[in-house]
Amino acid sequence: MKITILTLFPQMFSGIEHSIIKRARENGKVEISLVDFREYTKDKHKKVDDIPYGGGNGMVIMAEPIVECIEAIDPKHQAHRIFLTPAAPTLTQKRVTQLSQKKNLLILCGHYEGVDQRAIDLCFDETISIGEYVLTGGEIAAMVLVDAVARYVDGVITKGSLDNESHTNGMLEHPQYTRPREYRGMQVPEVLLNGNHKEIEKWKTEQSEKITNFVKLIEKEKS
Ligand code: 6GU
Repeated sequence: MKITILTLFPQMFSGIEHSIIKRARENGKVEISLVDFREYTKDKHKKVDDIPYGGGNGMVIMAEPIVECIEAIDPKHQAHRIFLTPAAPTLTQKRVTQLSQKKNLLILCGHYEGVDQRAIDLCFDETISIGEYVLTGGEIAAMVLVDAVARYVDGVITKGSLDNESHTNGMLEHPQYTRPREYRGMQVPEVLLNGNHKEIEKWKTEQSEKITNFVKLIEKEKS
């Protein structure tokens, strides 16, 4: 998969130069390029934002640098183009798996108070938010999206690891334990030590239901 990220802060993306994503990039499974769209403004001071029409706080990113940048780097509209903004449908694991099937993604990180809507209307296929809170910019959201999607690209993670994890079948994952058997007086649940696979599976299912119901209850109390 090829992922192009349009950002005014390419230095922030050192967060996806490590661990599994680093390996995926080195193996050529995922290619990530960062494009600073400030380079596409025609303004001699490289200004990319201006005050909002109709008044209001903050600055708005102008359409021109974004549209010029996208026309230069994806002239045939081969990439699936995503604008990251809190004013959008929230990302889900289902959408993550769907996006992992795309060959090309182009992601725009918004900043300041927003982006001129005409750039969005002209160039983008989809808007995505990563949750119900506001970040200072789309960069961290882009890293979240890239990390979540890259895991599902073929060959990035051992297939089995993706099967029983949280959010895949509407259930959350059971707790895990490793050595030692006792830590600060706390024991690993006996059932995990007895080698009875049927009982172990039953325990995992019960624990999974327990955590899923607990989280559902908390979510319900919030709404
Ligand atoms: Cl995609 N961007 C910003 N700035 N804030 C967010 C977000 C995106 N998703 C949730 N909050």
